[in-house]
Amino acid sequence: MPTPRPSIALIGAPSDAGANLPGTSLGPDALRIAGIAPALRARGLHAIDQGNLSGPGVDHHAGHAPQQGFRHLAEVAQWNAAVCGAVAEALAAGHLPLLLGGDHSLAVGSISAVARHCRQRGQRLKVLWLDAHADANTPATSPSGNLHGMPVACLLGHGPQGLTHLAEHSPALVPAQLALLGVRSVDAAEKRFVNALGIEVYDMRYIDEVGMRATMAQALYGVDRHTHLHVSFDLDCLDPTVAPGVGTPVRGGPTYREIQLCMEILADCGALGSVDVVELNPTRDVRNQSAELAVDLLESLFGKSTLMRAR
Ligand code: 4U7
Ligand code: MN
Ligand code: MN
Ligand code: MN
Repeated sequence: MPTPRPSIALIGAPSDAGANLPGTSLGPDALRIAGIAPALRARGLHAIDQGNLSGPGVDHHAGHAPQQGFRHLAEVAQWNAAVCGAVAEALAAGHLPLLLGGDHSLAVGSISAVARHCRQRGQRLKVLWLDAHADANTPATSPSGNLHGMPVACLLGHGPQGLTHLAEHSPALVPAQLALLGVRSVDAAEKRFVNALGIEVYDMRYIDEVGMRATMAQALYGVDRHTHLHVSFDLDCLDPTVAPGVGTPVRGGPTYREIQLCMEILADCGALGSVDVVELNPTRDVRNQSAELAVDLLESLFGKSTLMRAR
């Protein structure tokens, strides 16, 4: 029996407070212009665009030096409180939250809400982090102070109080609930931290050697239809030749077809419960192609198949 398909709540969070550059604040509208809501509706899904959350802007041109290791911490914390609240509300209403970022620091708020929801219902949670980076810096290891490089550490309980305790319980996640995929740029001290915590990492070398299909089988080991799967999709996971519209591009990422296969396999597992699409920076894009690509990949994530199967 097919499981009922939930309605999808699109939550825009136009922030660049955690990023290295201005511009991810334009991400939600670029995704709307690329047709995200109609694309989901064409899949037979009920998509409700809740519009944008509001929060403080930052002046990237002011060249703020990090304070206690962070840039724009107060602003990032305020955005995350708003995201956490909106995602919690969407989950409580039975919707599948789709966060339109915004920089990747916002995943702290979204995943904190998801983790609380799962904890309250005794549901198993797995978070798949698709990213060129490990995002596991702490103020002690971060070379930049930019909070979009720290959400994984915050979710595991290492970070400022304003980001580690968004949904009361801290840490929001334990390392076994998390897998990173597509990684190819990790800072030296960050690497030691990731290894010390025992985080599951499928880096580009792993994907190159075993292929995307076997990688996904490993990453989804133990995930069944009763699991809540959260996909945190940083667009810089993709190779910059296919997705140039990001602030921190790193060469050597998955091709279009590799990431599409990843999305198709995620759709097939039937456990998708919440999604972040983050780090889209339209000021770095070419004719909105990265936003259009993101929409295309979300269609696959929500079940559009390229295979010759009746669906
Ligand atoms: B993203 C970086 F130093 N590691 O911490 C840092 F290379 O959310 C980049 O994955 C972080 O895009 C990238 O500033 C954060 C840097
Ligand atoms: Mn990221
Ligand atoms: Mn990244
Ligand atoms: Mn980035």
